[in-house]
Amino acid sequence: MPFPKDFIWGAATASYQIEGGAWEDGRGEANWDRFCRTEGCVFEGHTGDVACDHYHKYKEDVQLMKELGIEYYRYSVAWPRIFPEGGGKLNQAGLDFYRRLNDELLTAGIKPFPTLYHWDLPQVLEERGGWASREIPMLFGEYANTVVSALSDQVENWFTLNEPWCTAFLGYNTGYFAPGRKESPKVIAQVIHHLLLAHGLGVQAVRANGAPGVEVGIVLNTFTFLPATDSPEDEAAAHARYIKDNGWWLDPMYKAVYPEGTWSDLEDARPDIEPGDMEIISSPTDFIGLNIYSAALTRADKTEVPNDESTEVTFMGWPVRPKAIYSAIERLSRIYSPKKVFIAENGAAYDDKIADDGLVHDKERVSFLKRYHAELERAADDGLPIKGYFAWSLLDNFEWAFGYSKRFGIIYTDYDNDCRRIPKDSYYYYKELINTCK
Ligand code: GCO
Repeated sequence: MPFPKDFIWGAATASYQIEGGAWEDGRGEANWDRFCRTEGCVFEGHTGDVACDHYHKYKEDVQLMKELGIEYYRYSVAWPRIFPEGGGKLNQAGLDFYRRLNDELLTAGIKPFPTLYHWDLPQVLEERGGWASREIPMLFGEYANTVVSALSDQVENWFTLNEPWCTAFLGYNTGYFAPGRKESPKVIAQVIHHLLLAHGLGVQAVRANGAPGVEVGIVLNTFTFLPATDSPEDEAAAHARYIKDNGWWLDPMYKAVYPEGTWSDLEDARPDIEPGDMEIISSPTDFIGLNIYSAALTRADKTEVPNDESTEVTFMGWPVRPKAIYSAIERLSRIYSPKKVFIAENGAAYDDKIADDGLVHDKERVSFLKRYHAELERAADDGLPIKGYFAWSLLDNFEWAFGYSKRFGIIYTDYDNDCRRIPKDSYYYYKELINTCK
């Protein structure tokens, strides 16, 4: 294994997807609580009320992580637990939950790597305009200051936002995700700008309130394009598509400008940008996290090759394309030269079942992971700045609009039996990989 000895192995989850305890200890309503209760929005009306019951089972989960051998755990902090009203009065009990979790992790020799925002916005803030309102990034900055300073003795690494593209487009354009709004291009452009501003304020909050040496970055779902053939024309088209689709997020952060043509993609709807915003957005980061699942095959004319029966897909219908992981790291590094890259999520959904022997033999997931890990290894071997990897996900969990119908875990969650955990074959495969690399 050519992975460097200090390569970080981890697993990832997100608050709304696993915690449950939705109405306990003063937690406020989240946008997703409301969305789940809106007719027709989430598969069979599933909610995050109980989820994996991690809020109560976190000690057991940390033991499973310890047994797995991960060194870092990526989770997210639920804003509505900390500020049930979005801002103003702090809910100490909410903060205490994350302190207890971090204590448990640190005792087990695992470092917490939290994300400040993985899509659960206090519902009161949605009612004040949500991400279309400039008040939200400002309140996010205050929330970030509070959380980072309260956990500064426990946390050395922070992610600001997770996949702001999903918030902007699935939340405010298609309406597939909370808050389910279908807005005009002008509003969507404003949402994008506010999310980027929140990221920048999050970076500043970490610098101002974290312990010396604390590090920070964002997590993006950069779109990955692979050339359909070996031809240089297909490769040039794939690279051009990468720049066009990802520059919206990456240029403001790395170059303090929106790329040419960004707003024309949104019918020339420019957001309102205040003086100083681009400086905030481009506050220097220490690393970037990429969530990689699949890729599109691109032809010279920049169109994508449609999937057919021969395309291997996961239970989400996403094509299995292991080269996505190498390509995502390579293109990003070539264009933006980040200091460090993490794969912040990678994994797959399959239709897992408990077998007669009581175990879960998820051989498709093991095969998926092996192939993606080979490409990760190739990236490390080629000297790309890849420093770590987080498996998505530690546990089967609430897969947003799909509810509990899609299982991404390396640990099975038996929802019918008090959310009992059953490590899958992929858990043991990953354990072995980590062990070999140490
Ligand atoms: C995302 C989120 C995760 C998802 C995972 C599988 O990438 O959409 O970060 O919360 O559950 O990616 O879809």
